[in-house]
Amino acid sequence: MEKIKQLLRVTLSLITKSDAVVEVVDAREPDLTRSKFIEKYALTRNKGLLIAINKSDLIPREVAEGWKRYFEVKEGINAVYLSSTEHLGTKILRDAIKSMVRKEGTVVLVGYPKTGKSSIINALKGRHSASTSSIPMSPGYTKAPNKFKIGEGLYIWDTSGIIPPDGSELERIIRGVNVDLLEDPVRASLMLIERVEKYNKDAFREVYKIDYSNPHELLEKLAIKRGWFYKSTKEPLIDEAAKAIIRDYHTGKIKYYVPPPQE
Ligand SMILES: Nc1nc2c(ncn2[C@@H]2O[C@H](COP(=O)(O)OP(=O)(O)O)[C@@H](O)[C@H]2O)c(=O)[nH]1
Ligand SMILES: [Mg+2]
Repeated sequence: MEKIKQLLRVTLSLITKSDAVVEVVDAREPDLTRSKFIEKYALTRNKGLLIAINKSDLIPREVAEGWKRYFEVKEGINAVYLSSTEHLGTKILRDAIKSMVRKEGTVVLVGYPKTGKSSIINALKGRHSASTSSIPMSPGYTKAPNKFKIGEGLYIWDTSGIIPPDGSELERIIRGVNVDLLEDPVRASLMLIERVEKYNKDAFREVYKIDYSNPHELLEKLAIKRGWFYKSTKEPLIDEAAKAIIRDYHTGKIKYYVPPPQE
């Protein structure tokens, strides 16, 4: 609990020190991975706000366009879409940041864990010195943040503002909660599988090349395929399969999209 408050405090202080905020959301779930609290915090302090719809390689382009339009037209918030790992749209992001701060300024990237903040910082800096975290909630705030130049008069904090995952259990999974902190990974993965299959029923078949008739069977077959068994009973270790699925979700291997609200 203390750690969560600490994370949020760091994020809010980074926002206070910046001229503009880039809120990174996951293209598969833009609505569930945005934080209206953070948006409001930024806007009431007269900071520029841009939504960066990352992991767009996982969704069709017209859907990414639809979400961008939704944020801009319905909500009056500028948005861009990109894929930081495929290096698509990073120039558009840089230009959008530039036009937001006009002459000179510092921006901070904020977002839930695993939305791709470190990957975007790397892409913007053009060299790979900001490490991407494999463990959410271990942000490495051990040193004071540094500013990096990402354009003429344009600076970015080398550390991102992490929004601690909140909400329902499903929301916390989608918002990048640390898999090792889940009390019941099987239950959590079943919720995630149900959510994903609602929008793409073949999402897991495509990734794991496994056929199955229900989510529980997917966990069993994945454990068997990977050779994960309880030592004592030789039953498939479905906990391990459940964690693997959630991790694969976080690392951007599972493809589906939620359409933007009707325009
Ligand atoms: N498919 C896909 N995966 C991404 C993208 N950006 C980041 N990732 C992956 O998502 C995971 C989390 O990225 P990271 O930059 O560490 O997120 P952070 O926790 O917000 O700093 C990593 O496994 C990245 O490789 C993207 O544009 N597309
Ligand atoms: Mg990071």
